[in-house]
Amino acid sequence: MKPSALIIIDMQNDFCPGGSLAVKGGDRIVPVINELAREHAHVILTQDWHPPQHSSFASQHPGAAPFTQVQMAYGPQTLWPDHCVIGTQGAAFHAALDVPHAELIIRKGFRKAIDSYSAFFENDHLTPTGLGGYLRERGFERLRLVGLAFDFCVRYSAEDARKLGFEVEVVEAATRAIDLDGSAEDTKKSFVKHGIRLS
Ligand code: VGL
Ligand code: ZN
Repeated sequence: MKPSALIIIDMQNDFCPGGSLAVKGGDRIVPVINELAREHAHVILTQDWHPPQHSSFASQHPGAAPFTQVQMAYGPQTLWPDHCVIGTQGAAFHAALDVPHAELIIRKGFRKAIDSYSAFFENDHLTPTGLGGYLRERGFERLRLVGLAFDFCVRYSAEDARKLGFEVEVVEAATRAIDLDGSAEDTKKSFVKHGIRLS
């Protein structure tokens, strides 16, 4: 069997019901993820980790509403409610997430001027987070992705992982979508195009 790792994307309070950028049913996948994690020897967690006044927050763009888009130096950027601010309870992992054997926590989105949906590259699609190199050095070839949100951080992480040459599978029952303007359906189409398995 090829060496594989489970990557759990952004299972944080702010993305769960009661959080500032709650994904519908986000908390419901926690037991599913815990079960999957028990089946994987190698587990990696990602954590959305923004400074206060991060440029992806609508609050930093006078007159702009959350869930609208603006042009940034690196391209279009969706604006979000303030979320996952460094050190806050909202940025903490869901209390029921039970993955004591996780080997790495990779944080992203900590640069004020640029967002990072993908766990591999920031939204300029150029600046690496280091995760690709880490996984390669560890010898992993297959990656299973789960977590939040299906159509943003899971999507862009899966696509970048493919581009870096990993075999990628996303476990649908262990993700939930934000679904902005058909983004969940677009994600499924994109997965087919990129050779990402949706199981
Ligand atoms: C995410 C929007 C903003 C995600 C993170 O984890 O999918 N979405 N920041
Ligand atoms: Zn974010």
